[in-house]
Amino acid sequence: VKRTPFIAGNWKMNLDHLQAIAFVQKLAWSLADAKHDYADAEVAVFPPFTDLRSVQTLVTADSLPIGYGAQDLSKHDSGAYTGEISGAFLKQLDCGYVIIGHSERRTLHAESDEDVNAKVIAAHRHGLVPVLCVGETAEDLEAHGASAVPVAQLRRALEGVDASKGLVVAYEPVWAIGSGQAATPAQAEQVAAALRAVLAELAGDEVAQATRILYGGSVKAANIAAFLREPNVDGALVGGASLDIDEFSAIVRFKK
Ligand code: G2H
Repeated sequence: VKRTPFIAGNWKMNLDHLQAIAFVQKLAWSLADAKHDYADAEVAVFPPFTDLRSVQTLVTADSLPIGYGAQDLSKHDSGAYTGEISGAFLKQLDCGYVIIGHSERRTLHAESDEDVNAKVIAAHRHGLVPVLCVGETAEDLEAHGASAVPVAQLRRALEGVDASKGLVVAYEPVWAIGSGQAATPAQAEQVAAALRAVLAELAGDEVAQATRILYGGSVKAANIAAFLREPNVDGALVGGASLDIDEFSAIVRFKK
């Protein structure tokens, strides 16, 4: 099965809407430039909620080959949930994707596996593709090895979920996030293969083979190609390096 590589830029709480417009415009030029020389990856950015309308307007007006999505959504559809954003609103802005269960949400906002599961179901209810993040802490790694916690998180996130409705999985070891110390490609491959095996068990081989599994954690232009050479790593969720247009352009134009 050939899976289209997916390069996703998670801006976290960075870039206001004017900066977002400038960034997306430059990214589009860079992609147009790269058309014939580089691998054909799908590229998407994940701006703060307040930038999404601007990004949508720009992408739609110029038919840019750039996808976008939100960094989170509510598990509820509407109602008295002050500060929350419904998947219905994201769908109205034509978001294709939504990040769910990022470790910063799990640790800084106490999101449980149960919340993550409810959010995956909410995303599907609104026709959004979840970019479901899983990953182990340094302590988990030492106590249980690399795969145990991500595999358990994946199982719990997918309870009652029909993965054939669309799913991207991002393996992000917590110790590699924003630390400058990425996992090795071999480590990422080992966990990605374990995650794919679980997908096969839960959703069947066809869905498992079609689902893209990304690596995230200190990805940059200098290491992207090595990750993408691994058979089970289908792209990257990029944080810090997705904020610098030159660096992110170099990442999306990775050489095969
Ligand atoms: C992990 C990643 C993006 P960074 O959080 O999701 O961030 O590339 O800065 O490690």
